[in-house]
Amino acid sequence: MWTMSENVLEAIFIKRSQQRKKTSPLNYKERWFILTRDKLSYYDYDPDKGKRKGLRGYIDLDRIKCVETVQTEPNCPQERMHAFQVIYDEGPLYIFAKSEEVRAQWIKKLKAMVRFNKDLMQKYHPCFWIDGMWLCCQQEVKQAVGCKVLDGKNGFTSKTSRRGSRKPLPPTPSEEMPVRPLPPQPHKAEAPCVGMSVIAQYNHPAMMPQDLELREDEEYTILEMSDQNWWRARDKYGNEGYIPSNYVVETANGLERYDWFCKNTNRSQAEKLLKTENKDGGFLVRDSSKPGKYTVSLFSKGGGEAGGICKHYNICTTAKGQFYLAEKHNYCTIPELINYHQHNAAGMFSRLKHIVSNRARPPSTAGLGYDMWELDPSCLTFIRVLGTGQFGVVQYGKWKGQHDVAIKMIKAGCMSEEEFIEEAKIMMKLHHENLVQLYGVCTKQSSIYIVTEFLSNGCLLTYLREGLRQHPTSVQLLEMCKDVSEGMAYLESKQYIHRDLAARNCLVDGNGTVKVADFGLSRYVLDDEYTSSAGSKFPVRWSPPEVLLYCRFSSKSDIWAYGVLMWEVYTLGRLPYDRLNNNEIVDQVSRGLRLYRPQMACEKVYSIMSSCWLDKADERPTFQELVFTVQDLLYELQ
Ligand code: 4IP
Ligand code: ZN
Repeated sequence: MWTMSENVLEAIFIKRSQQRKKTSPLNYKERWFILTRDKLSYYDYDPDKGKRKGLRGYIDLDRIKCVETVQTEPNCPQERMHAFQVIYDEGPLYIFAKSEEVRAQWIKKLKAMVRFNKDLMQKYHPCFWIDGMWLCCQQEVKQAVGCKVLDGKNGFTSKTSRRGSRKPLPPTPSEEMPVRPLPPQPHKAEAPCVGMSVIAQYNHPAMMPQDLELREDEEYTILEMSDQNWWRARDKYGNEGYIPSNYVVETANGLERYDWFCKNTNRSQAEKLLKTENKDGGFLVRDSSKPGKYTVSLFSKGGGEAGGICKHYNICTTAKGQFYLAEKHNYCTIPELINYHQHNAAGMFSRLKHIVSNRARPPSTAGLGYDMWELDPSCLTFIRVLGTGQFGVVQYGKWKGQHDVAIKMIKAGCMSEEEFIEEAKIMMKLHHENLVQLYGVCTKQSSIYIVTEFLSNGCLLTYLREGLRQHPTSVQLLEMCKDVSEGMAYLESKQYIHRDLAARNCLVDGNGTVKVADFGLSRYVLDDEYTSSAGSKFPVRWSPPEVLLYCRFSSKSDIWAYGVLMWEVYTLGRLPYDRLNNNEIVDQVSRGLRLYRPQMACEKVYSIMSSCWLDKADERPTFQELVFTVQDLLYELQ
């Protein structure tokens, strides 16, 4: 069984002491470093015997805010030439690799594994902190904000920014603006931290005694953040308890109070919201891809294009710190500016007529309460049967009468339950908007229940075959593929292999967003027909040659399955290789047969699918690369 403790990388490095106390010595020691799915740990070791000894320390990956190189000090000894820093809430940990290659490998891996962390830094210090000073900028406070801007999100290009070799974006209204000297920043985006004030964006009832009820628009103080998904907070009456961290936003600039402000919404999410709302003059304000800046996204039904178009306008700042949009109508605050444009188009292609908010539906939470994965079955109400899956009946129901949930009732003898229950604790921590959230399990009765997020549009395969009412456009289909690639990129970053990715294992929510379900579950199926690659239920049509021939599962075998899923999307749910039986597929796919180009897929879409079906697993793209490719193509098609 794959557990959190499986090693991703191991190496012997020199480590600088972190000098957590004022009296701690500055020294450099060799340590055995091990990177697992959730921790970076370092051990003592015996250089003569080459054996690992006691654990010295570790950093939880979800506390890491940045991983970068460090510039070598002048006249530093040979063995400390290849330094890198892992910055987390206690400051930087400096590590020295033996070679450039090893350093690059670790930085790349670590970055990939932390790239969904909540509080990644936008600036860092490129040189060492030494003798009470940052060598790069001479600042004398250890907590001083970094002096160098990281490109993209910690070196990972953010979703909306472009990358080197690619075709530039079609110009948006904002990019046509004349270039101006850098204006003062409206506010500094700091990482969230204990003591900070936040505002609730949604209501959330206190489910358990240790929870704290959230009331929309009220202010809370954060007391503890050791769990990424559940923070301890205090309300204005002094009550304390746990709250879902994705239901609150910082109050830093006060924009959170406005319904038109959609924090953590990127360009393509904004377009989706505006298009779903489908109102002429629909608008929202979101964070720009440039840190500390804001963008107005606006939708218009005019302009000749069927379905309407979205435009994006950066909110610009004058030298005096005033804000303006398309033409120079300056205001001291963003709300005043928005108010003006709600009445005057003034250079934009429509005035801001209709507020579109991302607050309509609260997002899922990582579980139903802090540290709660065992659920009390008497809190479940069963409402209707949704279908029957590999493990038995799936029902729609409510938890405590108010939370929509899906309940899988596991048939006895279908699942290795004990192992699954162990794994469930890990799965509960996986949280992404394109993954179906596991809420918990009921293990105390004879047939166990798995309780997950409920998605009203059901399974993607059925949705493709029957649910899409009008004829979908290529852009809509690609949006679905993008959703899946983002969920999978998150799993990939957690070193988590799905093993059964296919349209039948994805679900669609009320907005048409696709989410990946049932990740990793196939390992607990007790049915040879399903688990053995020669079995009749094995997903042969979604498997690459290395799985069919050697049972070699990896993120790259998930990539292959993703290509097949894209094909399912573009054929509106056809069965892959429908004229061949399983034996013929094994034989022909390992000899090079590939799925044909679906009529609705243009060459570019087909080339993405085909890249997933390269014979050599390591030549296939990663999910993160797919996210970028699909995103780029979406821009091109729109
Ligand atoms: C120790 O010095 C080691 O360098 C520790 O590193 C270090 O802990 C201590 O820093 C430092 O005082 P001595 O061995 O001379 O006592 P390691 O744990 O790898 O041996 P960290 O892990 O924090 O760098 P302080 O600040 O924890 O005391
Ligand atoms: Zn600096």
